[in-house]
Amino acid sequence: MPLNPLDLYDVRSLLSEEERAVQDTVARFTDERVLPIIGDCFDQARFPKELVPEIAELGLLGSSLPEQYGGHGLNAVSYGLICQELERGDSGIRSFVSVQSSLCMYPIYAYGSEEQRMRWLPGMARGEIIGCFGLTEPHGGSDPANMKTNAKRDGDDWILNGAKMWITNGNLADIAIVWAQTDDGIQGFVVEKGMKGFTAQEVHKKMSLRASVTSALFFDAVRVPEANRLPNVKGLKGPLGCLTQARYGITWGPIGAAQACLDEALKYGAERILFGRPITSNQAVQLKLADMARRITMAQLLSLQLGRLKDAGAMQPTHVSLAKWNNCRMAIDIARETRDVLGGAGITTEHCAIRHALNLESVITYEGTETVHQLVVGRELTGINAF
Ligand code: TGC
Ligand code: FAD
Repeated sequence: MPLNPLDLYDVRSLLSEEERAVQDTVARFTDERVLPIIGDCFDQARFPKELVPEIAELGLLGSSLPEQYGGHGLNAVSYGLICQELERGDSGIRSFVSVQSSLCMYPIYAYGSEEQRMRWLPGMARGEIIGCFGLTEPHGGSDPANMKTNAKRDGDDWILNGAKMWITNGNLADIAIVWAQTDDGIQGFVVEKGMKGFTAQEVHKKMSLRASVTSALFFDAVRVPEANRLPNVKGLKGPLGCLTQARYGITWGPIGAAQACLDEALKYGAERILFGRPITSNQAVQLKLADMARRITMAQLLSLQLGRLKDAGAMQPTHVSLAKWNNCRMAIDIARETRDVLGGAGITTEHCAIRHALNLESVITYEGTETVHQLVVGRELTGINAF
């Protein structure tokens, strides 16, 4: 039996029937609904918002949450496979789902009151309420402890002042989960579109994640009711806890992008005849392809074990950092190598390699830069904080 080049070690055989069904459903959505339009969306810098109802209908928003909040109680591996198959289409589509599920629905579920859960989560699962997550600030995202955005108590309300930068879904969002300094440490607030003094401004001229909305958020004395404060967490561990959920999914996403690129390199290389034979006959090209398959296989096994640890309640932030670092680096290298195998054809969005390579410049930076994750692992190994 010939091996599957995109799954050389048959990692799929390690999945449960339910996990395989989830993967197949999302793979079909990506093939039929995302791939036919995504090159044009990227060219036009357009997020395909028309896909949101279908994404919701498939149950991909908050899929791990309990059913009473609109979720499906899926396990961590299934959530990872959702991210992998969506990012095989485009990192922007996976970003939309990551932000909605892990960065917005998760904190309302984990840190919110029962009233807040019932108020927002079912509508978010249906895709009727879109969220964004405001942690990063213009003066430096790697060090969120140095947060300037602040909230001061005023009677039954809070007065919010500050700015957030590089916020995915910012201009699409109906609600923003905003982290702010208070007299009692960092706290999370649900800021609603239309609250006086809250504005979003889209970031233009992006060469990466063009099929995704990225914005700056501004808070000018926004009056936020106490009922919109997330009551069950204080301190930096609140937003960092959300990042652990999202980063976990991001370890899987780039595997999909890398698989799409390897597939493209194999097909294009087999048909490109130079010096009288397909370029895949050359040792130099085969070395590249073999290295891509090797690195994809290692990333698949790493994320699967990470997912099994998460489902067993044994996953730690250091595990996530190592996998986010490894898998983003793997995918960006493979996307760039594929671009090279395609020669000049690799520079247009007729093919996926350049789009994935450019997208992965964001993916390797957001949710903690590569350096941040390397230093998290270094801190674990040495016990010394090098930040
Ligand atoms: P540090 O002293 O290490 O920790 C402060 C408190 O937080 C706890 N903690 C965590 N909890 C959960 N998950 C984690 N990953 C955690 N890391 C730390 C920690 O135990 C402590 O708790 P406690 O109870 O003792 O107070 O904090 P530090 O200031 O030294 O920072 C460490 C560092 C640099 C790793 C952290 O600041 C960091 O991760 N920086 C990177 C920031 C980042 O990733 N921003 C992402 C913004 S969101 C985004 O990019 C969305 S893109 C989405 C998309 O489009 O897909
Ligand atoms: P900086 O923190 O200024 O880092 C600059 C450089 O310094 C990096 O190379 C970094 O690795 C390096 N560096 C930093 N500290 C150290 C150190 N101690 N030692 C050595 N090197 C160091 N944020 C949100 O809150 N919500 C979102 O939805 C969101 N979406 C995003 C979408 C996109 C497309 C992008 C590009 C970003 C998004 N971000 C979001 C922000 C993202 O998380 C930040 O860009 C990221 O955390 C890095 O912050 P920064 O850009 O300010 O870079």
